[in-house]
This record gives sequence, structure tokens and C-alpha cells, in this order.
Amino acid sequence: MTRPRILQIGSLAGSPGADTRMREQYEVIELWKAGDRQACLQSAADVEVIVTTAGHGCKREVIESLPNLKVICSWGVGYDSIDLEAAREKGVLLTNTPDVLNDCVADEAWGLLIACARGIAHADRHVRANNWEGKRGPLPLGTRVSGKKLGIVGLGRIGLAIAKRGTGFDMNIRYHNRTPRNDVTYQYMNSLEELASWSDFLIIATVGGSGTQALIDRSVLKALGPNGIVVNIARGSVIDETAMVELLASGELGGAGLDVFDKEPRVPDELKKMDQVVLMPHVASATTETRKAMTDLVLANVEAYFSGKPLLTPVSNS
Ligand code: 8YV
Repeated sequence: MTRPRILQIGSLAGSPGADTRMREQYEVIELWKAGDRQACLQSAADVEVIVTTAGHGCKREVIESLPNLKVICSWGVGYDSIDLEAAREKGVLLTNTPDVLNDCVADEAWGLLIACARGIAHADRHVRANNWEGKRGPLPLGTRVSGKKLGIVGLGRIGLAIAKRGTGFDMNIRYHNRTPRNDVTYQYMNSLEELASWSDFLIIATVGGSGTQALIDRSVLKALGPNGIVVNIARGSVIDETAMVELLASGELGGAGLDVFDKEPRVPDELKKMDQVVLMPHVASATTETRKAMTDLVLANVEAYFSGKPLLTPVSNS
């Protein structure tokens, strides 16, 4: 039996075995391995399904070169790297992998927050450098986490999972969204600056893309202040990174826990020298369980398309 052909833009290397599973079920044209990209796209003219990742995205050029394209199935919840306008123009549908990663992303946000507030990464470096045995120190005191004021920017699915964990730490929680929610008891704050100046800690969990570019600007970060900690598990583009680095350096912002950066994988060198900062390489969803669930969902969407069933997790793109 011939297997349907799909075009895969980038490897699902973040999910061990995922590329093999894909190849077992489909004839996969692997764009990222092609020496001649144009020739590869031309050879994929019959393809109806693209598989990609939030990291690799999908550009207009690719969408326009596949006349039979019907659906893009993306591995990841964020789709700011996919040209939605080109997809809409061509009537191409998009699926992503929502919900299955909420818990692990929220867990990591909390890991970053606690690591910053309690200086965990700094203390770990201290022990490894034999500074404890060498009686070099002491380390600076940490900041209490429990019972503090937590601001969340973007109370969507991941934001809610972050807030739920905050209640376990007896926190007072407020949020800012495009529109207030009517299904939560957390207090809505009208402006980001007000939220930041109220908060001890500010966690960014909003979507990426042009609508949120540098949403967390210098004035919001200044409002968070010298004792405040910002945590970003959303997209690097959401924070004005230059302003953040300057405010951290001058002590006008207390600390930062960052999983994402403006120009990944480039991380500003200044940040690497700061002990009040914890850095992770965009791995908030990177657990065995979550990455498998993301792959299962991508495969289920592709299968739904080829068997004429409704897509499981379509993104509304109207
Ligand atoms: C992905 C992510 O791991 O889901 C998203 O939007 O950013 C991450 O979960 C990563 O981007 C995959 O490319």
C-alpha cells in the first residue's frame, strides 16, 4: 500500500523517535535535509500536508510553492513562526498542540521563578566551584517566594496552570489579558504597568507575534522594580530584551528567569555574567511525557486529515 506523502520542514528531534514514527506511516519529504531546497519543494508539488514545529515555522515561500497544500500540522502550541496570512489566502488550515504541554510549561515557569528568587543556579555554581568548602562566600540572601504577589501576563491555558500552582504557594494573584476573563476569581489589572508595580513576580505567558512585540517594555520592567523578578516562558520577542539587560545591569530590575530569547539561540553575553538571572534554552515543554504527547497529537491530526475526519486541534485563522 502506498503511504501518503507529506512534507516535513524540520526534524522533531526534541521528541526521540518522532521522526521515525512519522516515516513509518508516511512517505516523508525531509526539507531540512535537502541540498537544493527549491528542487525539493518542486518535487513536493502533490503534497497536501506539511508537518513542522513552532521552532521551524512555515514561510510564505513554502506555502505558495505547494499548490495542493491543505493543512499544516505544527508541533508546538505557539504559531507565531507560521505565516498565517499566506495560509489564509490559500485556504490552508493549521493545527497546533495545545493543552498537552500546559503542565510542564507551568512547572518550568515555577522552576525558573524559585531558582531566581532563591538563587538556586548561583548556589549550585558556588558549590561546584568548591567555594563552600573553601569558605568563600557567603551567598547573597534569597527572596521569599510563598505568600507573595504574582502577576501573570496572559491568562490563557498555560497562564491558568501557572496561577493554579501559585495558589499552592499562598500567593495573591492578579493578571492582565487582552480582555478580562469572567471565569476566574483572580483580579484583572487594566494596564501592564499597574500589574507590574503591584507584583513581586511577573510571569509572561502570552502569545508571541507582532501583536505582543516588546509588550513588556522598559516602563513595565521599571515598574516591576529592583526587587521584582520577571519570568518568561512565552516568546523572547514579548520582552524588550535590550531594556531588560540594561535594567538588570543597573539594578533597576531584580532578576529574570528566561526560557526564551529574542534571537534564539543567541543569548546576550551580559545575561550570562549575571547571577540574578537563570537561563534555559527554550525547553519548557521538554519532558519525555509532554514531547511524546505533542508528537501523538501531530500524528493524530495528520491521520484525521487523511481519513477525512475533523482535525483535532485546528487553529482558528479567520
Ligand atoms: C516547542 C514551544 O518545544 O510549543 C511551543 O510553542 O515553543 C515549545 O513547546 C518548541 O518551540 C518546538 O519547536
